[in-house]
Amino acid sequence: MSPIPNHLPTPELQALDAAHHIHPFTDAAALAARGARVIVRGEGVWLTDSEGRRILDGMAGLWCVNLGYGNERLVEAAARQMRELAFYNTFFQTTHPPAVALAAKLAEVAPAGLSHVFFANSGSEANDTNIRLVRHFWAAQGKPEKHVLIARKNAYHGSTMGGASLGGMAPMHAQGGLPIPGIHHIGQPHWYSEGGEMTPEEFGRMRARELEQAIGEIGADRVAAFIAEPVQGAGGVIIPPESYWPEVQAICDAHDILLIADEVVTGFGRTGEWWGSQRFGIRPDIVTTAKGLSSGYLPIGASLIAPHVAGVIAAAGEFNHGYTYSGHPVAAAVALETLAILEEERIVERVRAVTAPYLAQVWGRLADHPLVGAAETCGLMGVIALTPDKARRAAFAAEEGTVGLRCREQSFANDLVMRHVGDRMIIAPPLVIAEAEIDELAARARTTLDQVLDGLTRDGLMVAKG
Ligand code: PXG
Repeated sequence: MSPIPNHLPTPELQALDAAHHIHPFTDAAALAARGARVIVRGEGVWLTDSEGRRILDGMAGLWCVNLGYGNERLVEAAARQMRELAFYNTFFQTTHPPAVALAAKLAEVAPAGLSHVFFANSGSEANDTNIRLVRHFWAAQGKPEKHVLIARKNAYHGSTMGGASLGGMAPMHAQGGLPIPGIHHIGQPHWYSEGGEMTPEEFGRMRARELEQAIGEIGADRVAAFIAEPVQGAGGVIIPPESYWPEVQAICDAHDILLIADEVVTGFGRTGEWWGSQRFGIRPDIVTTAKGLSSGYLPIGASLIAPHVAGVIAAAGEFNHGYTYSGHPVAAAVALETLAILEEERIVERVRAVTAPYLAQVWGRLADHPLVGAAETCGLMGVIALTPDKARRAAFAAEEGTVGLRCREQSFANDLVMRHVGDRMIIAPPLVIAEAEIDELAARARTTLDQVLDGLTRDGLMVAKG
């Protein structure tokens, strides 16, 4: 039995939900008209909705339930810690064992020798921390004017004022007066859509050099940091050309700019390495984490910080920053258990050696579908770019996202959660997914593509732009 039984019939739940609940990134009219899909249970990679349908969760919740649903060890870790100490804070020179243990453990597993941790409750909050931290870092060294953060168009760094400002999502900037001052955006390494006739490697180098140009225009003495996701997640699983990151790293080094790797999605095994930074040879000064840190079981985020940065912050006295729930003991206990399971069950190694290569093979076969311009993976992230004209990587004449939305709806109807970003379909299943479940995921995706292609052909939408 579910611990929170679903007593109300689905239509009543949907009506109450539409009447009182403002949903993130959801069209209210569509919600009122059709109602939300109500999810009531989870087990492994499978969800059950209020109508009893079993759904394959190709998105691990929202890129977070890396160990799958219903993991008893995580449940027990939370219950144990709640009985012991449900809450205490980490302000004003106090601490508690779960926060101490988690900080030490993160320092052990962190990439690039990052030795210090500042806790938040989400990726957005951790990125807000990062903005204040890097500005404070330079100001503490007598360089308050070194305050600009360079980020990228179509990046996702969260939904708070700071996170959404760092992000490069135009529809988010259009609401609420964003970005905040002192944030500058450059182009993304999105070869498929923007690379034109260039090779991916040429294009990757060109986009990296936009960072150098921006630093030149703003002045290195005014740039605090560059922030980027090793692989853009919410932007549409955009895997950069191999030439991109080495060039970016060299530019940050040459101009004394801090490098922040936002690993909220790519951290904790998603790419087949513990860190996307390791996969792409990045040596970050700060890493943003959240999501997979607790396998999504409780909200927790963290900034992992290099010793040379932490040293300056410590020498500057009090860092006037913190969240009530920074290092929350129950969330920290669940995160510790998540890391223990990842290690003991060698889950990252299994992704690297077994499931990521298998997904690459199975997902890659979708590239032969007439609607698919590219089918790529990085670890256990996958993307297919939908196109009416494979040879030209063409966009659809219909408004961007029209076809992607159809595909998402069709996928839902086939009991597979795939997300659409514009006309790209993306997946990021739990890291514990089995090979047979990967087969099932790809089979449902192919059925979906066939059905969508039929509909597009019928409706005269298989037409390229321009
Ligand atoms: N950085 C990155 C790289 C993210 O992907 C955040 C920061 C913010 O984390 P919080 O925990 O504040 O949400 C994210 C979050 C989607 C989707 O549909 C992606 C995210 C969140 C919600 C939806 O792809 N990423």
